[in-house]
Amino acid sequence: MDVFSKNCMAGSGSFFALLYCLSTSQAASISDLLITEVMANLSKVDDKVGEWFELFNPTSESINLNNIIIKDNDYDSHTINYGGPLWILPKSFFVLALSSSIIKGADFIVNYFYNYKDFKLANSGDEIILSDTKNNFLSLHYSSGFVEKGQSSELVSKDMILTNYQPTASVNTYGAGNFGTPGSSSSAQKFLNNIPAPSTAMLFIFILYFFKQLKYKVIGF
Ligand SMILES: [Ca+2]
Ligand SMILES: [Ca+2]
Ligand SMILES: [Ca+2]
Repeated sequence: MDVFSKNCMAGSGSFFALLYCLSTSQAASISDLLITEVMANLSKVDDKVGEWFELFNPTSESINLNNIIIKDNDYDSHTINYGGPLWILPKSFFVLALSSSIIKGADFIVNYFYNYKDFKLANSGDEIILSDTKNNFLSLHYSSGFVEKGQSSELVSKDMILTNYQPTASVNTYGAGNFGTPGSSSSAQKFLNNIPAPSTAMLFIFILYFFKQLKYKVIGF
């Protein structure tokens, strides 16, 4: 462990060590993202041309998806090769969808296209995993009960566990008549506006530390 990391853990580092800690420890990462919606089983178009899933960035920092692998626990694997940074902006949704004329002609914005031969969303049970070549950062393992034909499953509470997903209400029609809210929240997802940004908390700690140090210096002189 380097000296800065030791100081971070001990809480007794110098002002500049703390700055270093904050700059390195608070950076938002893929694991901070949420898989907010999954459209695995379509009723109006074929799954092979209509599947998509949606991410949400609850942090106050942009997160780069370039070079991230989307995969499952079997054979699906697709490396995002955007040719440069592919940002998911703070407090924003990000839709990854099949590259098809159906999707491209639909009434929602797709932020990244992938191919069905690389990545499929099974209707019985499957996984959506975001990883690099060594580590998994974000994963959703769903079973058959998760999937409703013609309706996406959307996250309605902040923890990414299966019981917090529910079929999208039928008032949320898009495209050819399936139910989903690709690229936006639904009325059931109000929690998305209330997730505290990690960096804000860290900024508060920083301010406390700054004034503490300032107080010592004033008293000392
Ligand atoms: Ca499917
Ligand atoms: Ca799959
Ligand atoms: Ca949505």
